[in-house]
Amino acid sequence: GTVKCELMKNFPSEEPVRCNKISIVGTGSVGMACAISILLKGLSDELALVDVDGGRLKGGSSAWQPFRQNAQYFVKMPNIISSKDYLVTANSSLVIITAGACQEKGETRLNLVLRNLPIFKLMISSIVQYSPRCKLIVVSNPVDILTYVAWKLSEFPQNRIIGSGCNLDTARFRFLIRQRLGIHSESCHGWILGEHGDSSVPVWSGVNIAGVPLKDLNVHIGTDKDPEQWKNVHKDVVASAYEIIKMKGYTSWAIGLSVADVTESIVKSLRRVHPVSTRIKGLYGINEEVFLSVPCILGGSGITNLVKVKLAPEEEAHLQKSAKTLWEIRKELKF
Ligand code: 6V0
Repeated sequence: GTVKCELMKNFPSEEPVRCNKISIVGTGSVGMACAISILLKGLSDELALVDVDGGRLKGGSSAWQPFRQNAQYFVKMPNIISSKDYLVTANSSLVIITAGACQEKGETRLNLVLRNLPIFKLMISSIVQYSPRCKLIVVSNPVDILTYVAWKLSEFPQNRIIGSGCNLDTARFRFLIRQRLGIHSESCHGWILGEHGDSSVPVWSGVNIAGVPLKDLNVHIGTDKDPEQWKNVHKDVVASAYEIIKMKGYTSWAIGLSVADVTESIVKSLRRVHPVSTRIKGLYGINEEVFLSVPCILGGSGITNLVKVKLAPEEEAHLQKSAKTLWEIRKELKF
């Protein structure tokens, strides 16, 4: 017999039961960074990748094929499948959406959303068809509006729809506080809420180190009157994506790691609190049907609860402004 036959005695085999299958739709720079981060953290037992552009899947810009062949040994996860066909995503417990039309020079956000609508219609119906019980993480921009679109089209309960939202903005915020104070980011407690990006809300009233609110030490923190100009920390959070895009043309690694962080809380049912985009109607004086980031508890079924933050009046007003900005676009969408 062959070496293989001589080497092993075979048991009758059965299809294994998989419980942590993750799919990523869109294998551009962000999709690939999510995939690598999830693989290196060992978060799934099967990873499926879907992209309309078959070239990207065969290797293309992402050089995925050499990775599959050469790097699989190190990531210890043999089940990586990719296709243009959503069938490969069947029975996923979690699907991450990083696909969509990219903003063109001078294009309004409304126009970008309108171009994304038909793409999402097709994408969401295929995802739902093959994984009707999955959780969805939306990463594509404008993320808060597209998370709403995914919720509407999927008809999933809101716990299973999660927008990556301000999870990355908050990580950047904590990193910049770390730089000022010389304390590890994990010990710099501070939150960015609201819309991901330009109109996000830094919650200065809650920033604290070991329970010591920085506002107690500097009443003007975050305002123009502050001699230390801490508000530049938030300005830098907003500017950082633009700076990275200016330097290398796109952002990928940090958003990939941030999505893997959210994924870890879900697949391990950690019940950690993340600032992710969710349906906010009825809270903070917001009555429009919009999605925004607030601190959410993430577990095996997705968002199980959200934390009602006690905001200062000016912070609540800022959040309402964020909601208004999103509503202006959202109200134009017809399904
Ligand atoms: P990219 O490199 O252009 O990749 C997008 C991929 O989606 C491409 O490979 C396309 O072929 C694919 N695609 C397009 N339409 C479909 C479809 N219908 N079905 C399947 N695949 C499709 O973009 P990149 O990876 O840089 O960014 C992806 C998205 O993430 C963009 O919308 C970004 O704006 C967004 N980001 C969101 C961030 C966040 O914090 N939420 C951060 C960074 C980028």
